[in-house]
Amino acid sequence: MTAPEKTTRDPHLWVPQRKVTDLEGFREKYAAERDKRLPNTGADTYKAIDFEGDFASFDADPHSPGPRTTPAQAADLDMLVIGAGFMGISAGIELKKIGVSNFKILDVAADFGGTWYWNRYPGVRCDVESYVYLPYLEESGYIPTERYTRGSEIFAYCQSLADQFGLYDHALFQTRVTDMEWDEDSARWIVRTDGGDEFRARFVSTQSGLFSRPQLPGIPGVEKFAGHSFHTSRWDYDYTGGDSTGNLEKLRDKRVAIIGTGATGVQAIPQLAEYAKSLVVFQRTPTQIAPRENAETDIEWFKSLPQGWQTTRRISFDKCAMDRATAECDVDDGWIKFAKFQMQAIYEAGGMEPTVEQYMEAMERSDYEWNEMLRDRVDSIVSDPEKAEKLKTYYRTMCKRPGFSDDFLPAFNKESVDIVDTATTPIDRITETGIVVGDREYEVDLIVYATGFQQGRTWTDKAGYDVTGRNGNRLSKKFAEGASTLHGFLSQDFPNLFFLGFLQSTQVSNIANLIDNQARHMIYMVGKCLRDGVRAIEPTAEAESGWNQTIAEHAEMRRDWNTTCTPGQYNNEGRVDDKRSTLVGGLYGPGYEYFDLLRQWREDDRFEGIAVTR
Ligand code: N01
Repeated sequence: MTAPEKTTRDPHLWVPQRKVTDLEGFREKYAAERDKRLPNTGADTYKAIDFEGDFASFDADPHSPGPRTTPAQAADLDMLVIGAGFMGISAGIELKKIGVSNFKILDVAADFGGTWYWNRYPGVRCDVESYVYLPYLEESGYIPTERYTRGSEIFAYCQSLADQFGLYDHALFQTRVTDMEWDEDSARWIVRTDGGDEFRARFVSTQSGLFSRPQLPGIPGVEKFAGHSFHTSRWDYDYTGGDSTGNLEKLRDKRVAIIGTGATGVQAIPQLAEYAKSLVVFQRTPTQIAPRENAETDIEWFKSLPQGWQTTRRISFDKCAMDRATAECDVDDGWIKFAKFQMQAIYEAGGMEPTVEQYMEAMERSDYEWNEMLRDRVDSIVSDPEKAEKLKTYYRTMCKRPGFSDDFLPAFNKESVDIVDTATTPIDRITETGIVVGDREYEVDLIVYATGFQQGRTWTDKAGYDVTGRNGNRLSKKFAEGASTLHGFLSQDFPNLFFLGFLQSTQVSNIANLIDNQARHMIYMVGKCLRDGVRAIEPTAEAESGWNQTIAEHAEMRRDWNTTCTPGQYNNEGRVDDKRSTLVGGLYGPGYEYFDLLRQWREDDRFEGIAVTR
């Protein structure tokens, strides 16, 4: 361990003032807050929005230019990439770099962008520094305008990357895969779509779509509401007016409700508060809110960064945000300030070589102190003490994704903005006219669902199609109780099929960096197979079970943490033994360790653990 730097910027905002001594008191308080949420939890308490079925209208694409006009296609491809978000863009760029041009990129959306295509709600921005978030900044020469750029800028950047690297010629949009089967004789995947296409592909890349499938709360009556309603990832600007920068003028005479105060709600609520005639926020668990500290990019500084800076900065951010054993950090944001504060506490408790007990106690104590500082901050901003109390968080910092905002808390000072705590008295039902909690009905014209994305379902449930592998084996069956892969990429009996995303991969704050690393790793394998005339690759039974064991051991190490956390997507809504959610039972250790493991595996260049058929 090295001696940490002290946090220097704005001590009044950032340095906790209170020393916590009563650890047991905090443990009890936090456990009581968690227990409030436990009776009504689990992934099944959400309603999936499936491609077809009762709630499919919530999935309609408000940005689409109309139905697909491209005629049905048939092609024999080196690679089919499903998903045109950062993963599809990275895969396409890396394929081009190794000279492969016979590939297609499919997406349900009408353009590149993935998450940033769909999420255009007002206020949308990245919540990780854009210099580490946006991929290929050095290669594209693009300079983000702000430290935390707007969603519209990120979406435009996705389009410009696709343009710059010639990916539009490979794209087929507004197209959904309906089924996929392995043909052993030709060693090809046969992939069919809802557009009548049939592709034969040597390799297929898929992603688990952490934020691709929206969900509704499992509250009765959603379909009965006679006013207007939509999910934040399908924002209806025809109804609200304005765009993702605000100006929701059509809401001036509307009574609005929003359900959900996760990372999305935190960004959208200030905009709704500014324009709606009235706003009621239905909150089950508050999000921890630290200052945002956004700023325009210092162009001179950006241009002065040395070659290779982005990889170094990304590694540095990952290490500092996830690890408490390093003091050097290129990034200085809210994630890192908290990390540094914890490092300082560990150092004070045990010097350069703390014992495990000193380390654990310092981590816990400093977390309580940090949250005390943020709770004080709520009091200093929100003038109504009742509202302020509802907005205070009582769980350990990384139990939920931390929020960073300068306009969320002040929004509650408007008289037109109310907050209803549904932790103990959940929303009972939705009626034709509004939302019922206890014996009160809140009548509204618009309900906005900021209720997040499906996490706790199986891979095939989320994908909306099944995969038939060798000997008729179904992926829905193999992954029914959780995934089974080598390194998260390949699964036995499903040759040449890659899984990317949070499927037996790793824990990161910067998801774009995970995707980038995975795409590069996958294209290394594809490139080697194409060069060496390899017919099929898949893990050996031994290697796959070894990785499953490693993942299970990591899940076990996190069990106590996950169990004490208040329910949320990171602990599968409190159901820590339900292995369908890859976030709780299906991840390796911190990102930089996983990326190192992959890098070493590539450097060995032996495809260790992979059965290769020529
Ligand atoms: O979704 P969420 P999100 N009654 O699942 C609430 C990423 N992201 O769209 O906490 C009342 O986090 C639910 O309550 P609770 C980011 O990684 C990134 O906000 O479960 N409330 C919660 O408040 C994030 O993790 C950026 O008690 C109900 C909310 O709905 C991920 O996207 C920006 C309820 C769902 O929150 C998803 O965030 C935005 C009910 N019955 C998002 N049911 C970047 O900037 C659910 N809720 C990169």
